Amino acid sequence: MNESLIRWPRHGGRIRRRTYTAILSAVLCVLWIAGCRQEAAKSPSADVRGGKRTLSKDERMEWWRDARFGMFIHWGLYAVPAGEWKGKQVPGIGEWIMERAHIPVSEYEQLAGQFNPVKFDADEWVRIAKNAGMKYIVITSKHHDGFCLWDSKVTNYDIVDATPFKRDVLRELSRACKKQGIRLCFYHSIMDWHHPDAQAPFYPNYNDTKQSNPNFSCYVENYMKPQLKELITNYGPLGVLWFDGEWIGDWTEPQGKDLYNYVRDLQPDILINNRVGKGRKGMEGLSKGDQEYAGDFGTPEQQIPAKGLPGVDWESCMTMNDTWGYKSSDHHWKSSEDLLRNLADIASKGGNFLLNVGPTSEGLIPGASVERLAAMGDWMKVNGESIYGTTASPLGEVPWGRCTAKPGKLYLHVFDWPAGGKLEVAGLKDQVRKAYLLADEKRAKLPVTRSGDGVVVTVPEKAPDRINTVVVLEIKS
Ligand code: FHN
Repeated sequence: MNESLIRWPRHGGRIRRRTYTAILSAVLCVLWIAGCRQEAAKSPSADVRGGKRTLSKDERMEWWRDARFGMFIHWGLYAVPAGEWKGKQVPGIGEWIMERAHIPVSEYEQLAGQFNPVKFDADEWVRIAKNAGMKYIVITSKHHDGFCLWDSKVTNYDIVDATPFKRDVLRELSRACKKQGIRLCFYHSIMDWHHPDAQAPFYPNYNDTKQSNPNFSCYVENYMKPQLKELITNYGPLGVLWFDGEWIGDWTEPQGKDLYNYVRDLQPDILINNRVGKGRKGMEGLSKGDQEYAGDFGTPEQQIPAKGLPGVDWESCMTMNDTWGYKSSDHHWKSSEDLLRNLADIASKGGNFLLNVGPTSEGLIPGASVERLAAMGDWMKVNGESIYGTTASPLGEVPWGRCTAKPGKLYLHVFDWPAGGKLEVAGLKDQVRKAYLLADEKRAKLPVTRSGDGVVVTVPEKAPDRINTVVVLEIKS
C-alpha cells in the first residue's frame, strides 16, 4: 500500500497521509483548547489574564504567607547627606531630607556625583538577609526623590548614568537573590519629587498634597509605567511590587485600579500591596471586586495592629532605629529582644514582618543592623518552624507571650517564663497528644495535665531562651 495514502475508515476512500495527519492534528488541537478552557473554568482557582492562566490569589500568596519575614532596604542618594545638610542635622527620616531641608532639585541632583558605593556587595546583603531567616527582600527601586537604582532607559537620573559607580545594583541584587533562593521585590514610589510632570514644581513643599500637576497623567503614562515595565520584565519575575507615595492629590483610586491591572498583566502572579490605590485604608468594607484592586495585603507601618487585620493578609513594616534611609546620627536601635518578640507578635496575629535596613553611601548595611539580624537568625535557625507558614493564634491573648499555629500544632512563644515551671494554657479544649521544647532535638515529652478550661504544661525551672522559648503542643484537632 502506498505509504503516503491511508484508507479513510468510514468511506473506504483513500486520502493523503499528510492531509489525514493535518486534519487529525487540527481536531486534537481544538479538543485540547476546549479541554483547557473547560479545565480553567472548572478549577476554582483558575484565573485567565491576557490569555495566560494565572494563579488564584491563594496560590500566588502561598510563598508570601509561608515566608512571614522579609528585609526592607531603603537606599539612595539620601545616604550621602545621611541626615545632615549644610552643617545642620535635619529632623525626621533620612530619606525625606530633600523635602525637610527644602533642597532644590538642581542642588539635590548633585548628590548623584558623590554617590559611589564602592563597598556594595549584593551577595553579602542577600547573605545577611538569608542568615537572619528572611525569605524576601523589598528594595527601593525609586523613592520619593525620584533617583533610580537601576539602568533605566527612560531617564538618566539613575545609578548607571548619573553616578561614578555606574553599576546596576538592582541587576546585581537580582542575580544574588536568584543564587541564594531569596525572592526579590521592588518598592516603587508613585510620588516623584524630581520629575517636572510630578511633584518637582511644588518645590519647596514637594509633599503638598493639595497641589496638582496638570501634566501628572503624562508622568504616569510616559514615565512611571514604562519604568515599571523595565523593572518587571528585565529584573523579574518579582515577588512583590510594593507601592508607596499614593497619598498625593494627583493620585486617584481609578488610577490605582488601572495600575493594578497594568502590573498584573505584565506579571500575572506578582503580589501588589494596598498602596497601589489610595492604599492604607482598611480593606474590610470594600466590595469583593474592589478588594482585589485594593492590593493583595495591608501595610501597617511602624506598628503592630493590636488584633492583627482579621480576614486580610497584612505585613507590618518597621525600622530598626527611627529612620528608613541611613542617618549617621540615629543610634536609637531596637534591641534584638524587641525585634524577635515583634516577629512572634506579628506572626501570632497572622501577619508578615518587613524589617528595614538603611545602607550607607559606601554600600554597607550598618553594623548595628547586621548584629541584630545575626541574633534574629540564631533564634530562627532553632525556632523558624514556629514562624514560617504559621497562622494566627486560636487562643487569643495569652499572659506569658504569644501563640502561632499550624494544623495539629500550637507553638507557645513564652516570653515570661512561669515561676515554678507550670505553664498554664487557658481555653485549650483540644486534647494534647504531646508537648515538647522546639529547641529540644530529642523532643522529650513535657508532662501535661488538664486544668479548668485548659491545660498546664510542666516545663524546666529555667527558661532555655530568655527572649522567647517555644513550647510545642501537638493537638488532636
Ligand atoms: O514616605 C515613606 C517613607 O519614606 C518610607 O518609605 C515608608 C516605608 O513604608 N513609607 C512612606 C511613609 O509611609
